[in-house]
Amino acid sequence: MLVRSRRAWELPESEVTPEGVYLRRRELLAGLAAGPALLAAACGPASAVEEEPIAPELYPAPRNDTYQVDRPPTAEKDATTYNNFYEFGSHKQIWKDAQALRLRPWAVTIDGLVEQPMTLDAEELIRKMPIEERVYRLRCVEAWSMTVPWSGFPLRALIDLARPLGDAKYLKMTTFMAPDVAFGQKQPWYPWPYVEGLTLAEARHDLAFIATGIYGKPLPRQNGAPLRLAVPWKYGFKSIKSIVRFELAVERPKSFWEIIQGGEYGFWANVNPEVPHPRWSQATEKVLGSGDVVPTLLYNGYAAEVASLYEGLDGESLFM
Ligand SMILES: Nc1nc2c(c(=O)[nH]1)N[C@H]1C(S)=C(S)[C@@H](COP(=O)(O)O)O[C@H]1N2
Ligand SMILES: [Mo]
Repeated sequence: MLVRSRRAWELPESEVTPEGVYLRRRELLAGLAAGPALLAAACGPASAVEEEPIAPELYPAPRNDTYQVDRPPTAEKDATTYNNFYEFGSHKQIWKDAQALRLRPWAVTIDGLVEQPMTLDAEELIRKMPIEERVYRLRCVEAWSMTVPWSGFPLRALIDLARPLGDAKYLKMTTFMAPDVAFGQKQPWYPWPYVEGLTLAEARHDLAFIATGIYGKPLPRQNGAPLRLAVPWKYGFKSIKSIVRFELAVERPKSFWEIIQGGEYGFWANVNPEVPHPRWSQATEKVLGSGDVVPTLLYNGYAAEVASLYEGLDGESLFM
């Protein structure tokens, strides 16, 4: 058990036999043995695919040319079929399993230290927001990267709806909990639900974006529908998917990966090629969909925009 749970923590999963694959294969075999009834049940969630997409009339959204990347965009197929989304398993091929996620109804709560706590329907919220397209880099802590055209809106616009109180210092974000369809959430050695956090200054930064679409279309489930964070100067695990709650707080939240393995995945997690992960170098990255290995950039190429957020924080582990 101990060995197994230690393996489940380890990134990159490519270094070990992905436990998720093993477990699902066993479930599948059990299902086949049990006959048609179970197979029918296993096919049940596929009906979720027939749900209307969320606010499809908003896409493609107008491009904001302030946010461009000097690399070609990753092929849509690669970005939508090679994913990290542990709620659906710890391997990269979760995109099919993720289709079981139901997007309606989807309540989003903004609460904690705010003047006006609120719960809104995701589609209603998204339709209130100024949707635009931005091309961002995404750098996974496992040393691979993508370039993605997201559609969405500044995180600041969402926070401002609820009007944070003066003593709020952090934003805590939480992913859905639905172990009936997200089988990864049945693995009790993970601290579900997935949680991430930012300082309020980070959350209000121009680059902090809530993505609701990708490649000029509504966001697919495997990429974190109906809404997920995109903070491109940080390692990918900070960009939490399928968010249900935004909570303003005085205390720094403990994030999912920090609880699992705080010595390897910290709160700040800013990209820095000179600070290795304890088990591998961060100096270079594999460009997803190409054979290229390229140098990693400080703050993933966004140093000019974000470095000032970290002035006076020298005592903190900013790059882990
Ligand atoms: N809820 C949730 N959010 C998550 C993850 C996850 O497992 N669960 N994985 C993270 C990691 S490690 C990465 S690299 C990105 C991947 O986003 P993508 O699949 O859209 O490329 O999502 C992040 N957000
Ligand atoms: Mo990642």
